[in-house]
Amino acid sequence: CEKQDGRPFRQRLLVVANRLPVSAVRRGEDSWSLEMSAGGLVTALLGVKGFEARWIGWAGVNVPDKVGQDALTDALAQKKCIPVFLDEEIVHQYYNGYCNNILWPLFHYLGLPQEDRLATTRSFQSQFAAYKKANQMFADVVNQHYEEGDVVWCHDYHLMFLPKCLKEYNTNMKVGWFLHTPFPSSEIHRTLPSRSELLRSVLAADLVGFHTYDYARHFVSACTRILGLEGTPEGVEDQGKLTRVAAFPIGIDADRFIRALDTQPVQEHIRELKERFAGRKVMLGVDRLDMIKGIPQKILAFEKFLEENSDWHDKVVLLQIAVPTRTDVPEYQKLTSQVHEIVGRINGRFGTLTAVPIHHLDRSLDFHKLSALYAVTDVALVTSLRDGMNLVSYEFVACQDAKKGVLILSEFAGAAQSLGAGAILVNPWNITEVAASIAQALNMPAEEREKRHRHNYMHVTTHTAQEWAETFVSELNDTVVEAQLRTRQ
Ligand code: ADQ
Repeated sequence: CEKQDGRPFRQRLLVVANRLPVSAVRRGEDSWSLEMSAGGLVTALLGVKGFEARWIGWAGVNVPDKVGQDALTDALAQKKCIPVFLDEEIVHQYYNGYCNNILWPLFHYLGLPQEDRLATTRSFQSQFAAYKKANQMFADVVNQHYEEGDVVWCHDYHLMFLPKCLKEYNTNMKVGWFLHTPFPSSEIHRTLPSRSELLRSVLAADLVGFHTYDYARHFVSACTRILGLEGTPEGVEDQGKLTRVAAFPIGIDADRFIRALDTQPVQEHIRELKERFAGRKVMLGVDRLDMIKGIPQKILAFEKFLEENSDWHDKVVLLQIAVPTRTDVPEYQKLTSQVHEIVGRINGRFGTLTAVPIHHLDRSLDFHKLSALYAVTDVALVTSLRDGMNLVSYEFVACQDAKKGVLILSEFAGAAQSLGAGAILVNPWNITEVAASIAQALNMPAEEREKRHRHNYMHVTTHTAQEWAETFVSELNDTVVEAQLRTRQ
């Protein structure tokens, strides 16, 4: 369809996520410098055809003064971003507290924190109150910018209360919600003191999406068992109102990685890495330093492999790149020390004067270096204890068309559902099994590697981030139209 001036009509897509895809640094009272971060979600949404995307979210900085807020709002407008301003106390209670201390561990089967086990504890209640308040602030900003016909797509566990707030403003708003983490078994979800309120808020959306069919099924079970509602093949029904629930497995922008491999800087890094690790097989782990990624388990499995395979001692190296996250949280600090201690012990045990078996970097790598590392890797190790999808496994596969390396992948990552036929699937808690898979991967005949790689490469290059976003948004439009037709009948 066309606008009156003849230009094609582009539906507006309001993407609401906790963080805007920019980092903002204040340069003066009324000046800001912004850098767009090229995460998967940004690339996915930039590529969605036929839509004009606007981002709504927190810019990650505390801006208490009006002058600073106005200046940041203007600067962000150039990047099609709209800020939600959250003060320090709200960020502490909502983001550090309820989101990262309660929902994140619970959704990854790590349970609730000890001191918050009782629903009546003050900290739990105040954190949940802050969570609802923050979600209401997001809703206020969405509502201010909403125009009839817009599609509103809410993202992740930070914003489970948002669909309800939005529908209270306007029942006709098209609202979708997508969860990037696993949704746990209903037996886990039911331990959450605010379990019912959160489920009901999410159900206010028209379409609810998850990475895998299993997560969608867990969500529907939670609604039937905890709320007593009816689960149907389409979703969840409450007094005649259907909320559609479905799986939308995310992908990556595979072409971006494939194209990068031919560029001069990446070729240069590849050459350096090949020289540096000549004569040794390269194993790679790339993770945020988070408990859910199973980094200690991975390194212990590598130690077991070295114990059992002395002929490999100076022929293999494990590069573990771990970006620190949530560094102010004591559990994450403890995890960092634990990983450093294990790495030190193993390097002391198996290192020589000239080489160590593990290189562990506590930092993020830029896109070119990361692509080069993926390309020179013989075996990638993804040992998440739970992971919504895990995009690192996809990125590795995209960069491996020349080498055809092996992916060892946790069966508890969503990616196991899509890359399971090509990867060696493991239970990351079973260190003996992971050690044996390392031996299997390093010794795998070329023909088998080729066959496994072909399967995964086909998947990664066809199920892209762009396709994921387009499918979700068009399904959301269809869901709303179908609901309108049903009410008219
Ligand atoms: P994450 O938990 O962040 O995402 P993942 O899907 O693996 O996990 O994505 C991580 C991204 O960060 C990748 O694009 C990767 O390249 C990058 N990254 C990680 N470590 C890095 C490093 N050291 N240097 C540079 N880049 C690094 C959440 C969920 C996942 C889900 C995604 C998308 O937890 O399960 O797959 O969202 O929905």
